[in-house]
Amino acid sequence: MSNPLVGILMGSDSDLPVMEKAAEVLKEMGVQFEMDISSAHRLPDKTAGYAKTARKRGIEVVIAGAGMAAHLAGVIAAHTTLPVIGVPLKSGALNGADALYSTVQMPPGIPVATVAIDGAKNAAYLACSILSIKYPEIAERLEAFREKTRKTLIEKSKKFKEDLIIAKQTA
Ligand code: RP5
Repeated sequence: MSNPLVGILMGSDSDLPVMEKAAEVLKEMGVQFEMDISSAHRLPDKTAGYAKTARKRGIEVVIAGAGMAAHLAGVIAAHTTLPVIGVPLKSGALNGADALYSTVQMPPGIPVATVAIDGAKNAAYLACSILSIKYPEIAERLEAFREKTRKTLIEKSKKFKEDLIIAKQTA
């Protein structure tokens, strides 16, 4: 797996602090990705061109994050049949509610799998889940991640209960 399988696009460089969390997850999962800025409104031709050529270039999933009137993921989905995951970003007067509605409310036939406001990490995990159908090594890494999460939370739960008992005894 040396060519990028995931394309991460964002509407502005101001989106990078959130969108780089998707990149971090993909790095942890050993998934090659590419990252760029494009905009449905400010760079419509670049956005359409990216989406139209993505499959031929070997991209298998696109993650698109944008804020405000967030049409980036939807416009990409309009130009490719690859799976597109939309990340509505918290910016502007409506704190991401505008971006959430713009991203999630796609017309039938042009789906965008929309994650939570600022949910860049989950966008990357979902991309890994999609890729895991074809790449067993990604499926294994996802399983290992879930197991680690499970163990960590069980440890936290144990400590939480122990701390409660100590607090009761000293009260
Ligand atoms: C959206 O407008 C971008 O995705 C960004 O979230 C928001 C503001 O963009 P800038 O004015 O910071 O470039 O298109």
